[in-house]
Amino acid sequence: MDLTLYFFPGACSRVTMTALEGTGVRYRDRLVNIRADEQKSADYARVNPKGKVPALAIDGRIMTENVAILVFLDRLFPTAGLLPHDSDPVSDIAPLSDLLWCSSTLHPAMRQIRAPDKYTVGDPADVKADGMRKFAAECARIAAGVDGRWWYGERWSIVDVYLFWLCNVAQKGGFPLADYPAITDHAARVRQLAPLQRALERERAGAEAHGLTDIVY
Ligand SMILES: N[C@@H](CCC(=O)N[C@@H](CS)C(=O)NCC(=O)O)C(=O)O
Repeated sequence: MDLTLYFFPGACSRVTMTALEGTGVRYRDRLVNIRADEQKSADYARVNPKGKVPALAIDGRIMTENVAILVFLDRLFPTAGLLPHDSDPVSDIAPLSDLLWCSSTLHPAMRQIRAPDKYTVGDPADVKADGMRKFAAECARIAAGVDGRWWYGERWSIVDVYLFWLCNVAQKGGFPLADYPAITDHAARVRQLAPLQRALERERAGAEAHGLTDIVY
């Protein structure tokens, strides 16, 4: 199977790249320079008309949306343990609920913090304050779920990496993550995961090749 991941260093494609690294599969990567608006180019529109990363090309067919790609990789590589499974159908769907919470609730709140100007033509300060409130409202749940444990208990899953990425970017946007020691402790553990470290190395190599020297990891 021929796989190519379209990504940008530090973007939510980091979660997908970590999942790919977790499976051990060979794949190509292609940096889409969001700083230069390459995601809006006609060339990239032929790859992903939504103008976003990540996108995964699978034998020339394109799959978009983090959650879809993560579930696809989990199904394709069931022994990689990206997500937990259960013989009870209700429990088995719980990780999908968590991934959708990450992409549809946490990601937009975090983006209001990190890039409030993208949400308004007026004063971004109110948008940012609203994002701060929304993200803080979710942090008690995140902190309780990762306090001295992985999100699903004894083994890490891709949900841990998604939560790490969301909290890390919120912090870069000024969110006071240090108020949640359980989350910062979890972040330190996630940073040690070999698949994430490999993804960061790959991001760094791509950034360097494109002369992007100020990416914060
Ligand atoms: N719902 C999409 C969101 C993807 C997304 O927002 N990607 C951002 C990077 S984190 C992006 O490509 N932004 C470029 C832009 O909005 O122009 C997913 O979860 O895959």
